[in-house]
Amino acid sequence: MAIREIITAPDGRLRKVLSKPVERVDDALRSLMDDMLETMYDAPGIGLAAVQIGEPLRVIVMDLAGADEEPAPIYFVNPEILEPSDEVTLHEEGCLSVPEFYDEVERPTTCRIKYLDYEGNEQVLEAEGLMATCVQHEVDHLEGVLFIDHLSRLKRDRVLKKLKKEQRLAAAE
Ligand code: GNR
Ligand code: NI
Repeated sequence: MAIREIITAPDGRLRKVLSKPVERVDDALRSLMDDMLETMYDAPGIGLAAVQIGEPLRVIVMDLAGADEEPAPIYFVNPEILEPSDEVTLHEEGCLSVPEFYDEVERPTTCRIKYLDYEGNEQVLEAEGLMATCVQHEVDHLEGVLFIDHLSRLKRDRVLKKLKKEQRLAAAE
């Protein structure tokens, strides 16, 4: 297992690339999912899409267990959001690819997720609360969408400008 570098906005690799469906859940893919989980725990975060470590494949890992609970990793291969509720909820979000910025995003309150698990078996999960928020945030990544895209243009431009400046300063060191 290895900790990989997380790409941050406004890097074009998070945006222009549409993540491709996985054709086969094999050991190479499981090895990528292991790296993603290790990278996510190290960050730390509660979810990670493969494109965030530069692998444009439709793969997500997630662990919503609290700090004092046993780890509970979930692996989603080729996830599809089904039956998003008409009801929406505001939830504060953050993103490892948009460091140190948090804001509320409105999304469907509940949904189902159809996906292949770590073994390649088809699963359907009912999601609500943080799980529903997080899985929709992650599936957005697979389409090149960041949570800041759900905010006003003013807020989005402001955070992107700040990140660009920070990266320029870091590169000049
Ligand atoms: O760690 C994360 N926390 C989080 C909080 C609220 C809604 C979504 C998330 S996902 C984020 C990790 C991340 O950037 N995943 O893509
Ligand atoms: Ni994110």
